[in-house]
Amino acid sequence: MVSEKRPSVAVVMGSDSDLKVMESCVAQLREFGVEATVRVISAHRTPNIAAEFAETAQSKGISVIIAAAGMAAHLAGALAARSTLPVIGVPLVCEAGLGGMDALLSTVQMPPGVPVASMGVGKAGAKNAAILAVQILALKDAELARKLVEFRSKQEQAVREKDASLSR
Ligand code: RP5
Repeated sequence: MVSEKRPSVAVVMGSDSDLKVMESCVAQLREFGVEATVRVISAHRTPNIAAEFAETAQSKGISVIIAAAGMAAHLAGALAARSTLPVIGVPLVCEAGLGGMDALLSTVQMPPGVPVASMGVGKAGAKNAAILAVQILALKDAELARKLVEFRSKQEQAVREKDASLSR
């Protein structure tokens, strides 16, 4: 019997123009062996699809939703409003926007009762969203927990080596 593992993380973005930055999120998840469902869904341009996605995500095996958008970035909040899954928001810089502050404030400042775990703006936030999603999954996945410890250790070692090469 072939067993197909369903993706446990969804990476949703407001536009395909967000993909360039969000590829680093998908790549970071992949480094941990987590294959994500990747979708382009807009809270404003496709609100019905956004609602349907959020309402059915859990029944499709999704455990964590990562939602990235720029400008008036309501995607993470709109998905969080219709699901009790943890939603991680990634505010993005958009050329036509206000340098990322617009998306940051739209993502982070949720009303009490409907949380969104907002990351920092842009690529750093995209990578951290992946790592936070893995940390959530790792609560019930010993193999992922082991990979996280290894990840941190490698990260520390890389900084130690840079320090050693400079501090002679
Ligand atoms: C947001 O508006 C998207 O997430 C994107 O960051 C921004 C601009 O979208 P496009 O006009 O490039 O499709 O909803």
